[in-house]
Amino acid sequence: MKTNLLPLAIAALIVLPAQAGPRSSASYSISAETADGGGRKTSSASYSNDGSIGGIAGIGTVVSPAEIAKHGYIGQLYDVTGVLVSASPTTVNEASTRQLNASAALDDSTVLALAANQVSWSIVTGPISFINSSGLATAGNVYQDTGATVRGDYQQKFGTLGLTVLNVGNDDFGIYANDGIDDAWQVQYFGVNNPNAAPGLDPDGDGQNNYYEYIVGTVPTNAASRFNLTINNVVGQPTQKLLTFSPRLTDRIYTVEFRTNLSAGNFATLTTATQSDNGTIRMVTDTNAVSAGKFYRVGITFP
Ligand SMILES: [Ca+2]
Ligand SMILES: [Ca+2]
Ligand SMILES: [Ca+2]
Repeated sequence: MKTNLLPLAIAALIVLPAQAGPRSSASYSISAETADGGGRKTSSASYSNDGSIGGIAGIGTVVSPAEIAKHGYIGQLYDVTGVLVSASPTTVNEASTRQLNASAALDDSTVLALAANQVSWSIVTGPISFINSSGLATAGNVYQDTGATVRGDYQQKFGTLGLTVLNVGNDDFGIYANDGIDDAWQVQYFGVNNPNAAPGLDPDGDGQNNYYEYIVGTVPTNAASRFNLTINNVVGQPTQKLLTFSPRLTDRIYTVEFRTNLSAGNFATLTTATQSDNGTIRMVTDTNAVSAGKFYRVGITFP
């Protein structure tokens, strides 16, 4: 019985080449040819081809989802050496979401795309409030563009990714939200989530509350920092008055108003005037200060 099996085994090892019979048309004819795994030469009356099955060596890549694979293997044994975390783009608006992606770096220098739910996601630092099991990251509110780091774990390996949470709104951060004052200004002078930064409070005791100091541009933690307005005569010009006020900031609009009687009438915009600036000081000259009494005030607004 043994001896009879041997010829059958040998026959099974012979790989027969693929064959193509002769083909022709009015324009060409190809005689019988063969092609096999070695990619032998094929030829006809019109051409010859040194064929190659190709692809045995080399690396193939796919951009999205990121993947690198070696050609010609029907199977691949590998160990995971690291996790590559990505997002596109790597920014996320505050109170919005960004999809995270991950790939496994393998020990043969290839990369295998991972489904986001294969990865265990976590927050390392920064204002990311939540990452769900599908890798969707939710950003919290910020007072300025703020960096964050997220992490993905897979098979005892992990990778991290830096994100930037973009500040979209200026009055939405923590306990400073929706109070009419730019959150960055409140953090600048009071730090994060300090109750003393509330608009109606006067923590430096100068009689001007935080909202007023924010609009005016003074320091809310320094009682000596105040808005000053002075009125002076102009030498040799009896019909003029010089108004000087500070601080004058470039991102505010200042409107000088007047009235001639405090018990009747209303304030009106001063139009008979010239003005000049010297640093944070503005000088306004009223060229028609002829009434017996004239009272001034300065309106300050953001553009
Ligand atoms: Ca904000
Ligand atoms: Ca605020
Ligand atoms: Ca104050």
